[in-house]
Amino acid sequence: MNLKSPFRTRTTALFYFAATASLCLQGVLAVKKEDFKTCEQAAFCRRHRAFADAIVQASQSTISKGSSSNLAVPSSASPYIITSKSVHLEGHTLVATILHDTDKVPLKLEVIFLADGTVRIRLQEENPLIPRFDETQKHVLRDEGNTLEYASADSIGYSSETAGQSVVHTVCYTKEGNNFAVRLTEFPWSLAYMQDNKVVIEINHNGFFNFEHLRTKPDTSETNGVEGEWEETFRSWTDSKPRGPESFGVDIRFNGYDHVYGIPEHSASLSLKNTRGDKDGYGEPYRLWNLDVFEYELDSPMALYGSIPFMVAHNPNSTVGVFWLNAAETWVDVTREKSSTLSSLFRLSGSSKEQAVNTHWISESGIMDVFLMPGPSVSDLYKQYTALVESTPLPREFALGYHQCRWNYIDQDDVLAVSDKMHEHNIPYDVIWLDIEYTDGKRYFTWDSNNFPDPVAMQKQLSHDGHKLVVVIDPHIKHDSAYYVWKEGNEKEYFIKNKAKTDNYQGWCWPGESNWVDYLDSNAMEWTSGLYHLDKFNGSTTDLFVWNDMNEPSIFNGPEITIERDLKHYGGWEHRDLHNIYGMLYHKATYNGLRTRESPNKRPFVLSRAYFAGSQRYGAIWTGDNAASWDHLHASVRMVLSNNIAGMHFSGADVGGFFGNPEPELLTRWYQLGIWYPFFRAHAHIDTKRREPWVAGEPYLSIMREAILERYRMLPHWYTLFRETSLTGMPIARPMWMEFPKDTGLFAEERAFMVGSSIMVVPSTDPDISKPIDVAFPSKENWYDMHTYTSYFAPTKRQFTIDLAQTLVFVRGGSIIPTRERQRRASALMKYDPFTLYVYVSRDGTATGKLYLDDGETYDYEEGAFIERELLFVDSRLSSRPSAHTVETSAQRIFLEKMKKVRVERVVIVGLRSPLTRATVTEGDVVREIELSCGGSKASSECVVRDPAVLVSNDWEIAFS
Ligand code: NBV
Repeated sequence: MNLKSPFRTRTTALFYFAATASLCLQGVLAVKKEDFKTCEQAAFCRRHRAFADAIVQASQSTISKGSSSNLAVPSSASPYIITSKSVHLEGHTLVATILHDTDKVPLKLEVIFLADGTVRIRLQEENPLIPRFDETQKHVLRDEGNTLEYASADSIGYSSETAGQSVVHTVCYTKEGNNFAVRLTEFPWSLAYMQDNKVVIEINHNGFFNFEHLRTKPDTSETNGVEGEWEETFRSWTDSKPRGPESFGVDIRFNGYDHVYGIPEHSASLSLKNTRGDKDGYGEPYRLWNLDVFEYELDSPMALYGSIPFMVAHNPNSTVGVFWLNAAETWVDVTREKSSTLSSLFRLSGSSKEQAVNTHWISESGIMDVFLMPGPSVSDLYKQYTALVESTPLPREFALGYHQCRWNYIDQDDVLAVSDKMHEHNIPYDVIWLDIEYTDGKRYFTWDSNNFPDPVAMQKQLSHDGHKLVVVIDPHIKHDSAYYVWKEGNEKEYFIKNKAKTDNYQGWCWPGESNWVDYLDSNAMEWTSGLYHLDKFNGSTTDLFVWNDMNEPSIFNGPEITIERDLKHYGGWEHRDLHNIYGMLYHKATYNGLRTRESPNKRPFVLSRAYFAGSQRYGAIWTGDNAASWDHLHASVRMVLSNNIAGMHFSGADVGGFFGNPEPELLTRWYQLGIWYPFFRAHAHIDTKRREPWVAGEPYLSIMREAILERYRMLPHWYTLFRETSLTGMPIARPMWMEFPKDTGLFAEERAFMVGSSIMVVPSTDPDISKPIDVAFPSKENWYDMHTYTSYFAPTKRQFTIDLAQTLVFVRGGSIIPTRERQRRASALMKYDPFTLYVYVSRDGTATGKLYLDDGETYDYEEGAFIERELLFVDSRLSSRPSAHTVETSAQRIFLEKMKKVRVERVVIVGLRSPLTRATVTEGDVVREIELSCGGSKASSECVVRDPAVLVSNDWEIAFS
């Protein structure tokens, strides 16, 4: 691979260049690890790890001295206890006071019971010296957290009893046949979350709970507290920490589990490895702190662009989740207890002998606010998580098509030429993208008038061919008094302030000296949204959409290439409190701007690099600056899966790899995988060679085209999957275990994955084409090769050696997949195309599926303007019925009128034991005999109904015999 400088040498990039590019210049692709903190270099993380170690040590010595011989009695060196008599139930909340044995600062613990079985635990100082940041919930939770559904007081039973040295308080309640209980132990304090009398999650089981209360600064330098509490230095940066230490940490134990997932974004293993005391694990905790990590390393717990503190634990019997609602820097240690070992040497409760995953969560500031979700099924869990943070709303349909991007398409002729080439080579695409060079000197909302003299004409041409344009808008605002955006933002005082709050904070990014908007201020947020309105953003049209990059935020001359923690936001908050939601607030401002720029509103499309829980409401994300290597191709699967596990469904990786020049085989394989990412975009660095699908010539062009065409054929299925997800919160790209939750052999699988519940993709991620690929077909179902219809009876394992034109994609027996097979330039042109239905028959001769369609762009579907069909194949009859969501409304009637000619033009039935001879259609009162042809191999046969000519919006049935 030939890697050169990542930048054209230019002054605007100098700082970043100096900070990040030296290794790259030598042609080595490697992160500069020393630019980023380790836990040891983050004082609060160091303190909490040391605290945990001290607890372990003290507990072990207590045990070895024999003072805790009664293993059933909790014993711990933890200095925190629940004060006796403080515990009481207030409606749906159990309240208690926690005290440290020496500092005696009271902490208020609230255990809040939600109607669906989720338990929320809020813990903060009863009387903090100054308020702690508690606004994260307002920005993250559905309806700002105001409409959470609480358990009704009369469904809750409360009791307390003395057990050994401690009083134990138990709250029980039942929901839909599930029995939940929370057991709160006073000494040492711990909280066990139980389902059907079994502890599933435990808080402070290991006694790592440690809460640094706010305090006044000691006045002499000698007593200036512990190092790093009141000031901290990293490289040349000093964090002034005016509030002193205010971090907290606690252990959360998943009892009876061996696998945990989620907490993106990392390039780590899908099933999260241990982070302490395991030579095969990582030596560092998983870090959540949104960062622009240049040339990120694979298989690492280092922080990346996004942070979602949602962790899922899974075993063959249940799936549970923990959501740690905090936007400050957070580290998570993961260790495992095996059932064979004496599980908890230092803290032994009745439940501790099972295998368990211990996690240790440490946050720098804010309050402890954590949700425990009981599952127990995967779909229950996502219902519970979605009740908190919502799901991905139905995207604009075009956004599911193919996105053609590079840094940069040079001018408008270049854009139109690339578009024409796509047409010439019969490659469908929906969107062409412009990176930062289209602007006038990186002043976003402006155009470089030499290269883009008439952006509206360019967009009109693209629109005419069914395409859209996406332009990048970054959050740095060039400090230039002649630039209207800067001028307005400055006059209105919307920029983040320096730490003394005396002036705007100023940093360095692409345009040179820049300012950043303070989105904590709702007026600033609204103003930013307004910048996207058509009368404000010159040269924009309603077919222009937006890409928000660098919104961690990335700052070339900032600590760890981001912003200083002690800067001031609206309300006097420090940046450290909200860093991880900053990118999401920016994303939201853009989303609101696009949504409201036309009336009636249309669904926006916004891609963001930084994200948090809740970002899924505002658009898609991608995995940032990956590289053109086979390892990155492979890692992209687990990264996209991890995002999906954490509710960030609409995600993908740069197809082809951002840095470097992929060899044609790698690029081809990347397209073949990329069509199965929920978000499918090719992108490349400015210093790479052009690599649009035709550049490599044949046979690559034909193979890449075929892959893209497959994506387009499958668009009805993708759109239906997104519709389902919008209602259920279920991931779209799913790890295998999610569909086969009892198959322990799949719990660590990170190559094969499912798209929805029907399609298994096994990507080719090895340069050695002759190397066989192992495929495990799970369950007792039959699977069909999507391209050849060859069937495999599961459970079975096979090896495949495939050539470059082949891919391994299998459909699970029992699925019906809707497609559209007419080849078009873009999805917009497929609007009235007929459908082909593929019926993959299960072992018992049945199949089910769904088809959802609407206008793909407005919100009329919320008024019922959609078609949603339940497709069923049973007793050799294929039928189409309206889904339960279908309601007759005037909006629906208008939509149906528009779709009245859209029909099913073909039905393919795969996997029949014996060929059929007759097909009869019933649609309303009309019964017709239709043409049917069957063929296939000995093992199974497929039958094709050429033209049933049934309408997609009608009820109909095809009976086969
Ligand atoms: O805007 C330029 C790039 C962009 O192409 C890429 O996708 C982003 O992740 N951007 C980062 C800034 C500079 C990267 C070296």
